Amino acid sequence: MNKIQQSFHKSRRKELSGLIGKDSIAVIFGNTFRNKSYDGDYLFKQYKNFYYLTGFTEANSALLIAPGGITLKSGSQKIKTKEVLYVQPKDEKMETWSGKRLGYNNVKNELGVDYSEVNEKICRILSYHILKNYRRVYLNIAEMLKLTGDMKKIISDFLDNLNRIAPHTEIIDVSYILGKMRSLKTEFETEKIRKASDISVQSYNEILKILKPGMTEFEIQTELEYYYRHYGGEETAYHPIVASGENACILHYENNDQKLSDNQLLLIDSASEYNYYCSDITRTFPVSGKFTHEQKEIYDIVLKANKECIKKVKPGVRFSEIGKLSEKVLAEGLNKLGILKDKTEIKKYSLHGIGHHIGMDTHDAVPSSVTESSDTDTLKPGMVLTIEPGLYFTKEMKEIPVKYRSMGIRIEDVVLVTKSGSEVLTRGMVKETADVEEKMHITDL
Ligand SMILES: [Mn+2]
Repeated sequence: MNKIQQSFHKSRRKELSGLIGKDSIAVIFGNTFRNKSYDGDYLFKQYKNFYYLTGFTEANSALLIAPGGITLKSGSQKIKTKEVLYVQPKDEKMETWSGKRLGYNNVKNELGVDYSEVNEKICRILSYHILKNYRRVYLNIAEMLKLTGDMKKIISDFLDNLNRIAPHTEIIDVSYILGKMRSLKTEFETEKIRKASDISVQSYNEILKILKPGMTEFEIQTELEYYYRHYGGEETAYHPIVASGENACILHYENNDQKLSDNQLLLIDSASEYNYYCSDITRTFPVSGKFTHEQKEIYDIVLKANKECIKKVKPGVRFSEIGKLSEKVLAEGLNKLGILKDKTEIKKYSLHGIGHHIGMDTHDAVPSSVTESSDTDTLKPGMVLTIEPGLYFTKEMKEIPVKYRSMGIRIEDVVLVTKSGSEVLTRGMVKETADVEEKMHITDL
């Protein structure tokens, strides 16, 4: 790992240390393997919170942070440290089967974490004698409960005896604090999201070259996935939605197995992940290469909401206000077309919120609330959001004129809140109907 990345993760550990304070410790577990079926596991993916603090992608690891310091025994030596990374032991036989392990000896050099031990030694930390010295213990509880194998055993023993092991300490889930930290991206992080967005845009442009009637949704899906890898991404940020016609009205449609026909719209909600950071784009294209009059009418209302909401993004504005603006623009547009008489009924057709935070998770694990002591709804520089208005008319909606039914349109961009306003990280992807048609036409030749 290069020094820039090392210092990013170190800065995250330092910030967390400051937030939990000297009379606390935090123990944050990494992910373990998960069985898919019989003797096969799902592809391993590190927990994002653990990755945020370490950049380490090996299974069966844990991180200890002790802002006030902790004294550990190593043989006859006593070592005082503020951070310990617990990692898998080196094991030649196992490494032949499942890949190289870093080993605790190499942690300081490779990852920049001050001290490291073999993972089974984490048991010593989760004991009465250690924990009694601290006022609070922060744990990634929800993630801990899902661990498997040897780490599960360690956690189960700890939780079974919690009242005896930690009677004097407050046990707190660290996810809320980490979520607040993760809501404000550093430049290191926005660069990753920018790269994930660029890769996704390049891949969508490849799709515009080949999209035509008679193809199937999964052909588009697999082409996109191919191009994500081709342009340097690692995997999809989330299961892709490639939904033609009526299917676009199922918000998390994932079958992606229908044939595309001439007069349909195709909604694609898919993006690449890059170095553990996600992008999230939705575009809606005419399969034939040209929008029908009715499709364009609805599309332009959604586009107007998309653009007006993006214009509104800047520090100090409430995300919830942007959501209201979106509904207003959508309602007015439909009202003008004579489709929506009562504007308060817009939710029936807009279905979902205006967007979400995005980062290491597509729906980033950022707390969103407004209470007396906390306001996570107000935008601040460094936040990265999606703006994704949509309109959905199923074939069952008898109140909607037939010509507009079986149509789902969403236009989604990734937007960085800057000091003076915003920057659209997915701006490279066309969204004006004329631009979409032109791109589909040129590449037809
Ligand atoms: Mn989204």
